[in-house]
Amino acid sequence: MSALSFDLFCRVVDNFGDAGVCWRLARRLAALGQSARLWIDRPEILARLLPALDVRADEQVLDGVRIGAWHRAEHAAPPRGGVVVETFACALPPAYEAAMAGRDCLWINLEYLSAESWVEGCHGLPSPQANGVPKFFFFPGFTPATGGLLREPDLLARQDAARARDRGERLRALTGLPAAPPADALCMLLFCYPDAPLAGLCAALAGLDRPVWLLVPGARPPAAPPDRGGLRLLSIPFVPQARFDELLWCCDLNFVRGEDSLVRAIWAGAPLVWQLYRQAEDAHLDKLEAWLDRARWPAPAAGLIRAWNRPDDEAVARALPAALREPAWSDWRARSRAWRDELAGQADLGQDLLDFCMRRHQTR
Ligand code: TRH
Repeated sequence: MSALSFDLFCRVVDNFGDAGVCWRLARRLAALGQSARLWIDRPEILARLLPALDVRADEQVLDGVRIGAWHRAEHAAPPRGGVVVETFACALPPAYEAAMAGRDCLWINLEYLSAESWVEGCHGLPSPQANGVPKFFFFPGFTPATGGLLREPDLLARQDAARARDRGERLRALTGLPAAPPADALCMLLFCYPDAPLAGLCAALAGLDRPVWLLVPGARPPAAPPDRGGLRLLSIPFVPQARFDELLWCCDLNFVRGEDSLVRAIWAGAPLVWQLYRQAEDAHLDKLEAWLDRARWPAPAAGLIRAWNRPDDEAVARALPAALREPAWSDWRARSRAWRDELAGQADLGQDLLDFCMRRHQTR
């Protein structure tokens, strides 16, 4: 079947995740030989991830993706016979939406990532529309009954090739740090929300009997305590998204947050601590439990991740040394590799979405 045309819509709510996921998906679809156009309302946020982006241009093509300013979509025609991807229920421009019915479009509602089991029952369900345009829910997820996770086909091979090279050299080339970490240092990435229990984390790290390099992309968190013991807290530049994986591959333990950095840290196959985006009535804590059930980390690691999300300084200070102690640490590392390999055996979200849309087109 010939290529499909995808129009993806991205409204930035806050942070980088909305832009990060949409951009990654658009690139993936273009790499799969599809025509991909991304409409975004806050190009300056995407520019943090994609420094080549010209934020003043109404339209431009990067990595095979046509990127357009949201206001231009008000007057744009939906692709005839194409796919419109509304991400995270962002609501399409009304005139564009009205034009979809006459142009034989398929409408996809791409949802947020969750490990909860109800996702499997909702993935792929139709959502009947008054204007008759066929609309379907599409859920990323961790099982074959969901839309899967975004992954480029060469990702794990690139990872192996990178890890075969000296870590200190890679880190210096990527971050511009003047020195490499000592060979026995525990190297950690810290990408978290402002309410993370940093005091507990830093107290525990300073008390370890080995040097610790805690790498913080962007500005140093205001709550960060000064260096002490073997702990060094280092500000590094916020790297372009295309190189973010390389940063994860340099670290022994990755603290990540939100959605996209979580998925990338899973692919890194190294221990990770996930901080969820906070939701009303602590709904994120239910999501965390569902994810912990699937991840099956050793108990000390799961305890640390729970403490990080409560957020509880004292509990983190107790849980971190326990998670790093043998044999829990080796078990955590082994399970990280095993889960990565297990998940990499499933179809990736880009291919899965494409197959889903192709099937829908063939049955019309
Ligand atoms: O920025 P986030 O907290 O985004 C969140 C989540 O998506 C959340 O689900 C959503 O509801 C909320 O936004 C609005 O975390 P996330 O999803 O990990 O996105 C961060 C992006 O930034 C990701 O694409 C990786 C990228 N990144 C870099 O490119 N370079 C860097 O140096 C770092 C630290 C991150």
